[in-house]
Amino acid sequence: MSKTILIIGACGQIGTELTHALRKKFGSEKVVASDIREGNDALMNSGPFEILDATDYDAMEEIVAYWEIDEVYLMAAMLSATAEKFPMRAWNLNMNSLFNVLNLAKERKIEKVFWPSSIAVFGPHTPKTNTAQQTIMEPSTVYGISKQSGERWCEYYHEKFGVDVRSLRYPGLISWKTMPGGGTTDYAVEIYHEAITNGTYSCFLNADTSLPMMYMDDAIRATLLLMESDAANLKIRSSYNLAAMSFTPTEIAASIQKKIPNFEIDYTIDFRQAIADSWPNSIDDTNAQEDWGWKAEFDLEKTTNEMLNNLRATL
Ligand code: AKB
Repeated sequence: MSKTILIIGACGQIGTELTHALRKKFGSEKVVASDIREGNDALMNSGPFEILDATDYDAMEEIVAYWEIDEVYLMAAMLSATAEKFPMRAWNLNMNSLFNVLNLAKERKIEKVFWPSSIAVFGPHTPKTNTAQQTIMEPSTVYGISKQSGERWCEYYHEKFGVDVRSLRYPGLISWKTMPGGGTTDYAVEIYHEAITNGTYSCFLNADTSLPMMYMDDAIRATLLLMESDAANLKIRSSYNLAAMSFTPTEIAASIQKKIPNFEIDYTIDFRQAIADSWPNSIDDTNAQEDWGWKAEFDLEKTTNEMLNNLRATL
């Protein structure tokens, strides 16, 4: 019998695309989407949906039992910029949702878990360039502290209780289908929207802030690849470094100007600059390449083409 999957936080930036990808792969009826509120029409009409508060263990347990769920993808989280404004709410959501899922797996009510970590686990003392899998971390943001703690708990539940939990440290993710919400890397999505609708963009990060980024198709492919990999090959049970490209606001603006020559960028720096300054410029994902064959396909030029072509057709 084929497995049944529950996605928690299915209406967010990653959750929406992951839900469609998993439904395409395993069949709509095999993938139950859930979130604290309903998503867009395309998501709601594509298969089963449940309202679920990820911090409510009993509600989660009930949905898992009702749908006979085997695998959970926990995508609900409060991202870096919003988490700085609401530290306790971020800690509550990011940690309790993870404990709920890990405890369901510990009780053998589900078999496998995917949980997203982030480049935010690194901090101001981390070596910035080609940041290694294992290095100084010391995150200095609320979100980063929750992701770092989450990684420790994932590894602990794997070691102590044999929980099959798998995780990726996502860089900033770029997609034309769904907007991000509350992150520091959100500028790299907003800029394409504004380039098409207004021809200008006012960026909240410095011109020369280099951050690791990835096109959403690569992120979804990495997620499915990791989840399909033979458990015996997975040497890292905290979370894998994952990389595709790094660029600055100046560089993304230049790549847009190749397609929209009149596009202009200016800068109105805010509190998110300090968050970005605490993160790496680029990531070494050798472990992901060696353990489960990871290789990114989208660079900045390809990403810009996809974003502008698809947004032109939809906006
Ligand atoms: C954020 O900016 O908070 C996220 C992330 C890098 O995890 N996109």
